[in-house]
Amino acid sequence: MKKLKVLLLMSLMALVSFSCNNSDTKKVVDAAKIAVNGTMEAELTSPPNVPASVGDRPAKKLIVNMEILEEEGTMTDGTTYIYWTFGGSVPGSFIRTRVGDEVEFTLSNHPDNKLPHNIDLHAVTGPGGGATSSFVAPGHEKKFNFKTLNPGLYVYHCATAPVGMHIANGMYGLILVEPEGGLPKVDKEYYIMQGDFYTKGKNGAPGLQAFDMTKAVAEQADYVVFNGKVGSLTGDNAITANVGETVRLYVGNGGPNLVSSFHVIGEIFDRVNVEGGSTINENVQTTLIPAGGAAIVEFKVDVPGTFILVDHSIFRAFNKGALGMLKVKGEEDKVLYSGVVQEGIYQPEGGGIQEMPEDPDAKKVVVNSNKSLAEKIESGKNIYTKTCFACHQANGEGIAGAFPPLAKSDYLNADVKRSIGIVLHGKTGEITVNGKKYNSVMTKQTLSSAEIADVMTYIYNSWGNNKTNVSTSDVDAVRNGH
Ligand code: HEC
Ligand SMILES: [Cu+2]
Repeated sequence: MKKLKVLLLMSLMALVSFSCNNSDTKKVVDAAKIAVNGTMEAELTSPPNVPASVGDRPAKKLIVNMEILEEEGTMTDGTTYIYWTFGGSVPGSFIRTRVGDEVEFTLSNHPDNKLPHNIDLHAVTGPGGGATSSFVAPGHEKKFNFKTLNPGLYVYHCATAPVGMHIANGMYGLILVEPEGGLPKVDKEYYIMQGDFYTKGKNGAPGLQAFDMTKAVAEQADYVVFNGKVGSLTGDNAITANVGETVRLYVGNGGPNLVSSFHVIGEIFDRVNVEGGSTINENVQTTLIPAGGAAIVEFKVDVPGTFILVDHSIFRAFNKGALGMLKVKGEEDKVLYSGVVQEGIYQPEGGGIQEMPEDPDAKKVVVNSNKSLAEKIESGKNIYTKTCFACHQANGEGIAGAFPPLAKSDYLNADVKRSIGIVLHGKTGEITVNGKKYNSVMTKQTLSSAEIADVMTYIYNSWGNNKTNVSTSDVDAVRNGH
């Protein structure tokens, strides 16, 4: 009992001293007193773009017009989904304000929409973050006002029941409140937001996929993606920078369920506004972004190459879609990075084609040359699952912008010798598969000729390919340069 009293007293003292020292409280009071000077309409942008910085403009009355649209979009090649959006994109339009702005927010619900919606902005000080004042039926609009008191990067989202479902369908975005005078100038700024999706069919199932409430409740995501779909930031959609430039990423996490371990492979964040607030952490490898939270990360790009953005809960990156790319152009600096810098996919072993240690027995393996086609396919499937699956995926579908498909691959079917050569020697440089460009690295595989014959035969006899039966001597011929 006595112990409890002491504890109580101690926590009381801690509380008192905390509130006395808390200088942030003062800032909030000051922000409330900032007078506005003029009116302007807010520029809204869809990801990965952000509006122009506020710079040193005074606080203003800021008009924000946001339209809710329910529309079908692409989740991944061959798979579509009905997204519910703020402004026609997932995440919704980026809103950029400064502290002291008086925002006049108009939320309109398009007449073609089926459902009522609203908006809860985490930057709002007020009941429901605006949700209660903004509940709006299809074909209607609602207006409400708020003053931005706390600088930071904030999530907004729909908060209409069932809330989880509205968020799971893409109803989230970011609102930035810059401090007085604006954030420090950088060369490139981008808007990225992670989200998890739950579909009736599993990852990659074709056609229009409905939302799956059971999977959402169980937190078993079929897709975990940046900017609403697989491949939104890969290949031609990659974000870009030049060597020597400073890059700032406004990274949010809409959830609804999963927490993001945001990481850029081959970069270290020079500065992170932790949780989107005012605390700055430096020299960070991976920053945690909670569901319904955000972070501002900044780094200078010093060497050229492709830097892969991932949720470092890594199966999400390679198997569920949470993979993006930053392409950096410019001069190499051999002192900073000596190796061959090239467009690389995440390989824990490194970027270039790797020389795997040769297995001296590999070529001596006694080959059962009498294997039937069915036996070769069975053995090939086994090899595929062990060595190719991680990149080319279970049904040879690949990953948009990163790993080309082997299913119905025109590239594969056009030239058997060339394909054998790729498995034998690895591959870098640009290739076009089924009309899409890939420019990354496939590692050299250390497989015996018989194993390569089996895995190639399996691939050629699966997923709509041309049924070539590759023999060990075909592989040996390519191995010996014929
Ligand atoms: C580490 C990831 C990775 C692994 C493992 C991998 N590949 Fe690849 N593969 C790639 C990449 C990346 C490319 C495209 C290379 C480029 O852009 O130049 C590619 C290209 C190919 C191509 C030609 C393009 C196409 O789609 O038809 C074939 C064939 C191929 N791989 C077969 C295989 C086989 C068979 C295995 C297993 C024995 C395998 N790969 C293992 C990443 C991988
Ligand atoms: Cu909604």
